[in-house]
Amino acid sequence: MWFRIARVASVLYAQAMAVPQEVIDALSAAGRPVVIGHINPDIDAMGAMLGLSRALPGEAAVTFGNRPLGPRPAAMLRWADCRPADAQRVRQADLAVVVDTANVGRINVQGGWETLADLRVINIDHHVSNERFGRHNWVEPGTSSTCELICRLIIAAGWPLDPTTATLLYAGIHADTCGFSLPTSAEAFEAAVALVRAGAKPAAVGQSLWRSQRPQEFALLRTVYQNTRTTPDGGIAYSSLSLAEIEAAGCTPADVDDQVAIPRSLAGIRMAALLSEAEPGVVRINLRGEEGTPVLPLAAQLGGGGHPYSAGVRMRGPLTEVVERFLGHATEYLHSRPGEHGKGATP
Ligand SMILES: [Mn+2]
Repeated sequence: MWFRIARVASVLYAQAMAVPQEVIDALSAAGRPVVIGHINPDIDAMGAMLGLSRALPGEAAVTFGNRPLGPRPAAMLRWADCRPADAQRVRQADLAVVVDTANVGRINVQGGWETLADLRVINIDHHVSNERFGRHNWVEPGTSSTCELICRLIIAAGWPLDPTTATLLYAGIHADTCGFSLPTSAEAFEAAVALVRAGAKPAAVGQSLWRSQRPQEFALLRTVYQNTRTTPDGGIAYSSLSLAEIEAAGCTPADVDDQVAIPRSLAGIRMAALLSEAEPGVVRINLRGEEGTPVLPLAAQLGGGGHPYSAGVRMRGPLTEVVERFLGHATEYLHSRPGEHGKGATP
């Protein structure tokens, strides 16, 4: 009986682990592939780009658009000892792999999607809103992270998985599961185990990505705490950062990323938001939903995208006005979904 259950479980696991053969074949055949991620790359996008480029059999290059990288993505570039490719190298590529990117508007290459017009594009992603823009599309919305997919790909293809590659991929899984504290599948843990066995260093990831605030970032957190409010019914916790406050802390808009974790840490809320001025008149909104309250429908309704419980959107207008407008939409959205509950679910 137990043997049978174990066998059924391993069959299910093998199915979940399937990697499309055409993706392995196309990547194996490429001599000069270029690996691309999304605008404002996060840790998952960086880990997937850098990890994949290190493992590919061809002469792979990674490229970014011309916006500056945040401090943690920049640190990952140093771990990988990677020098991003220039526009000329991108033109010489014989294949493009786009990772962790839901739509062509988010593709982070100088010149945008048109630059890739003559290339075969492979699209590897876990966003539910992925628009399947590639020649081959390997999109698994149920997966923790794109790094989990890349881990499976490297193992299935038999490409080298050295300790640095493993650490980069582990970082992406760790980041997208919020340190394995969000709903996390057995497959994500399996991938993490495989990566640690291959030499990934969890403590180095924890130290350099989570316990490494520069004084400026710490000052920014102080402002996020100070500005945190909840709506009268307690459903939404939100904070805001004006450009002046970001600069007063010694930071730039590129440093605004996961600070939405602060309003999110309040007990009993259903949704958390961080509204920050990305540039004068443009407000970036990072949204998080607690289990039971997805935020993707709200983000999509306002013109944004992302994952069911982690999404984002940009709105135009002065910050204080956007905060009011956003709260109006968000409150209405929560009222339209009265059956859902926020935190407090018993394990
Ligand atoms: Mn991701």
